[in-house]
Amino acid sequence: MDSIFTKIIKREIPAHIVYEDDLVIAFLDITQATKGHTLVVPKAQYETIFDMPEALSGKVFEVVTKVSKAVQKAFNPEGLNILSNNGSFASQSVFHFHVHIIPRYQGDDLTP
Ligand code: DGP
Repeated sequence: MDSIFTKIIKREIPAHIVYEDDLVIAFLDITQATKGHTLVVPKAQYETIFDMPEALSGKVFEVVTKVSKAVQKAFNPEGLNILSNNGSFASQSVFHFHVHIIPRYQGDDLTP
Protein backbone atom coordinates (compact mmCIF):
# COMPACT_ATOMS: atom_id res chain seq x y z
CA MET A 1 0.00 0.00 0.00
CA ASP A 2 1.30 3.45 -0.87
CA SER A 3 2.24 5.65 2.09
CA ILE A 4 1.09 9.26 2.22
CA PHE A 5 4.66 10.19 1.21
CA THR A 6 4.59 7.88 -1.82
CA LYS A 7 1.35 9.62 -2.81
CA ILE A 8 3.22 12.95 -2.59
CA ILE A 9 6.09 11.50 -4.67
CA LYS A 10 3.55 10.34 -7.29
CA ARG A 11 1.91 13.80 -7.22
CA GLU A 12 -1.37 12.23 -6.12
CA ILE A 13 -1.55 14.65 -3.20
CA PRO A 14 -0.02 18.13 -3.07
CA ALA A 15 3.01 19.19 -1.06
CA HIS A 16 5.48 22.05 -1.10
CA ILE A 17 8.47 20.22 -2.63
CA VAL A 18 11.83 21.92 -2.05
CA TYR A 19 14.23 19.30 -3.45
CA GLU A 20 14.02 16.21 -5.63
CA ASP A 21 16.39 13.84 -7.40
CA ASP A 22 16.17 10.24 -8.61
CA LEU A 23 16.27 8.73 -5.12
CA VAL A 24 15.24 11.36 -2.60
CA ILE A 25 12.62 14.08 -2.16
CA ALA A 26 12.23 16.87 0.40
CA PHE A 27 9.06 18.81 1.16
CA LEU A 28 7.64 21.01 3.90
CA ASP A 29 6.06 19.13 6.80
CA ILE A 30 2.34 19.84 6.94
CA THR A 31 2.52 20.60 10.68
CA GLN A 32 5.29 23.24 10.45
CA ALA A 33 6.41 22.55 14.05
CA THR A 34 8.51 25.63 13.37
CA LYS A 35 8.84 27.81 10.28
CA GLY A 36 10.68 25.85 7.59
CA HIS A 37 10.12 22.36 9.10
CA THR A 38 11.09 20.03 6.24
CA LEU A 39 11.04 16.27 5.66
CA VAL A 40 13.67 14.41 3.65
CA VAL A 41 12.34 11.11 2.30
CA PRO A 42 13.78 8.33 0.14
CA LYS A 43 11.49 7.71 -2.82
CA ALA A 44 11.59 3.96 -2.20
CA GLN A 45 9.14 3.11 0.55
CA TYR A 46 11.02 1.60 3.52
CA GLU A 47 9.13 1.62 6.81
CA THR A 48 12.04 2.39 9.14
CA ILE A 49 15.82 2.80 9.13
CA PHE A 50 16.06 -0.91 10.00
CA ASP A 51 14.74 -1.75 6.52
CA MET A 52 16.95 0.68 4.61
CA PRO A 53 20.00 -0.28 2.55
CA GLU A 54 22.96 1.61 4.01
CA ALA A 55 23.90 3.13 0.65
CA LEU A 56 20.47 4.76 0.50
CA SER A 57 20.80 6.09 4.09
CA GLY A 58 24.01 7.73 2.93
CA LYS A 59 22.23 9.35 0.00
CA VAL A 60 19.38 10.53 2.25
CA PHE A 61 21.86 12.18 4.61
CA GLU A 62 23.63 13.88 1.72
CA VAL A 63 20.29 15.48 0.93
CA VAL A 64 19.66 16.26 4.63
CA THR A 65 22.93 18.19 4.61
CA LYS A 66 22.10 20.04 1.39
CA VAL A 67 18.56 20.93 2.50
CA SER A 68 19.71 21.93 6.02
CA LYS A 69 22.08 24.46 4.47
CA ALA A 70 19.28 25.80 2.28
CA VAL A 71 16.88 26.04 5.26
CA GLN A 72 19.57 27.84 7.27
CA LYS A 73 20.06 30.31 4.44
CA ALA A 74 16.33 30.83 3.80
CA PHE A 75 15.07 31.16 7.39
CA ASN A 76 18.20 32.09 9.38
CA PRO A 77 17.21 30.09 12.51
CA GLU A 78 19.33 30.11 15.69
CA GLY A 79 19.86 26.36 15.29
CA LEU A 80 18.33 23.29 13.74
CA ASN A 81 17.22 19.86 14.98
CA ILE A 82 17.63 16.85 12.70
CA LEU A 83 15.74 13.77 13.85
CA SER A 84 14.08 10.58 12.71
CA ASN A 85 11.41 8.66 14.59
CA ASN A 86 11.62 4.89 14.04
CA GLY A 87 8.81 2.72 15.38
CA SER A 88 5.52 3.70 16.95
CA PHE A 89 7.10 3.60 20.43
CA ALA A 90 9.47 6.32 19.17
CA SER A 91 6.51 8.44 17.93
CA GLN A 92 6.72 7.47 14.26
CA SER A 93 3.35 8.12 12.65
CA VAL A 94 4.11 7.76 8.94
CA PHE A 95 5.72 4.40 8.21
CA HIS A 96 7.86 5.53 5.30
CA PHE A 97 11.34 6.41 6.56
CA HIS A 98 11.97 10.15 6.79
CA VAL A 99 14.20 12.70 8.46
CA HIS A 100 12.85 15.86 10.06
CA ILE A 101 14.75 19.12 9.68
CA ILE A 102 13.35 21.46 12.33
CA PRO A 103 14.72 25.00 12.43
CA ARG A 104 14.89 26.43 15.96
CA TYR A 105 14.20 30.03 16.89
CA GLN A 106 14.51 31.99 20.11
CA GLY A 107 11.33 31.38 22.15
CA ASP A 108 9.80 28.96 19.63
CA ASP A 109 7.02 26.55 20.68
CA LEU A 110 9.55 23.73 21.12
CA THR A 111 11.64 25.62 23.69
CA PRO A 112 11.40 23.77 27.04
P1 DGP B 1 6.64 11.09 12.26
O1 DGP B 1 5.77 11.28 13.47
O2 DGP B 1 8.10 11.20 12.58
O3 DGP B 1 6.29 9.82 11.52
O4 DGP B 1 6.35 12.33 11.31
C1 DGP B 1 5.44 12.32 10.26
C2 DGP B 1 5.31 13.73 9.78
O5 DGP B 1 4.65 13.72 8.54
C3 DGP B 1 4.48 14.63 10.71
O6 DGP B 1 5.31 15.66 11.24
C4 DGP B 1 3.42 15.22 9.82
C5 DGP B 1 3.89 14.89 8.42
N1 DGP B 1 2.81 14.62 7.49
C6 DGP B 1 1.82 13.69 7.65
N2 DGP B 1 0.99 13.73 6.60
C7 DGP B 1 1.50 14.67 5.74
C8 DGP B 1 1.06 15.15 4.48
O7 DGP B 1 0.06 14.72 3.90
N3 DGP B 1 1.82 16.13 3.91
C9 DGP B 1 2.94 16.63 4.51
N4 DGP B 1 3.60 17.59 3.86
N5 DGP B 1 3.37 16.20 5.71
C10 DGP B 1 2.64 15.23 6.31
